[in-house]
Amino acid sequence: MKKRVFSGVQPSGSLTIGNYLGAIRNFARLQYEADCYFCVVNLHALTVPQDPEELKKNTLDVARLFVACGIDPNVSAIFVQSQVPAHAELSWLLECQGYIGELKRMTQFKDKAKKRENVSVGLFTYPVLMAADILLYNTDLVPVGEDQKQHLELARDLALRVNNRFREEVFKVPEPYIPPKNSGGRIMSLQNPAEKMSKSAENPKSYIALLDPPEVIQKKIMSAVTDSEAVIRYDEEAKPAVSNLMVIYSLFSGKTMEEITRLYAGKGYGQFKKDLAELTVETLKPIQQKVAELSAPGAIEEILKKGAEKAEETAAEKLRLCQDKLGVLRF
Ligand code: ATP
Ligand code: LTN
Repeated sequence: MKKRVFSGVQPSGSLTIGNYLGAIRNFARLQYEADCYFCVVNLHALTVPQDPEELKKNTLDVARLFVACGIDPNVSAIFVQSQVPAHAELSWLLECQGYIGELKRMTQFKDKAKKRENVSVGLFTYPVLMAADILLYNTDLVPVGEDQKQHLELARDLALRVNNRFREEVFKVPEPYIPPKNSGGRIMSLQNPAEKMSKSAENPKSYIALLDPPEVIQKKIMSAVTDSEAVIRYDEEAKPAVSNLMVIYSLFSGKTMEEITRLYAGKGYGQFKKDLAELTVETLKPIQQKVAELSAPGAIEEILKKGAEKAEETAAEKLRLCQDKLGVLRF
């Protein structure tokens, strides 16, 4: 039996190379060995204020980027979370199994809550909706970046709690699939190597969006922070900014850290950044071309409809089972 893979990406802005290297690149790789579901989690994006028209546009753009990054809609189900109401329904059932204490420990919640005056209830319960996404599909593997590790742990805890209560496997207990930091698991901000690159960051110079035009990519990389040593070598502790640029270089070129160090021995950061910018532009070019092709009216909607139909079937069965177990009447 093929393994089941599920992952989600929020349409909370324009996808970055962090999203690509940490998660989406692996989606495309896994699809030929596993039965895959890839979801644009628009309900998660609502946990912080969104402009409604912008959110609709971003939702379709993320789906287009999934396809442009190599996810084949004839192989994997690509769909929008709100098109399968079972996600929100199971989320409520799971909220009633989760504890306030465990949600209060979520570091992403603490970080995001700190940055705003009004914190929505949805931002607090966000990880439970994520658990519902995953558990609805009997998921074995969840490809995500390192920042999602704690959320995944919660999904596992909730699954085990329900299974223990009913002494049977109501939910499959999912495993994380996270690349190591030097392979894209955590791409850092170009302006502050202590923070992860994030598509909803205020300063656009901190990230490279997959749809950024070449001149913008060049400018952002040339103005990325470095250090005063002027030597290109990988040292996460002592040289976090340069090491982050090297990870991006390495993943886009296939070169090892040692090869990169050798290549730039005696050359300053200027040449390295110039080449990295070129490499990034070249890597993103085919993705951007594919997105443009998918912008024909109705093209992506067709793919998403088909994906939602497939997802709905699997999800409805698990939701029914869970409702029955908890005593939620249906007739
Ligand atoms: P937001 O800024 O709105 O919180 P985000 O950029 O963190 O969004 P998500 O939609 O939360 O993006 O994440 C989509 C996927 O990309 C997740 O699997 C997440 O772990 C991964 N990811 C996000 N940022 C990075 C990063 N900087 N490095 C590696 N993976 C990342
Ligand atoms: N919380 C995730 C997005 C997400 C997700 C999921 C990822 C929502 N539901 C299910 C994997 C599986 C994030 O990337 N911030």
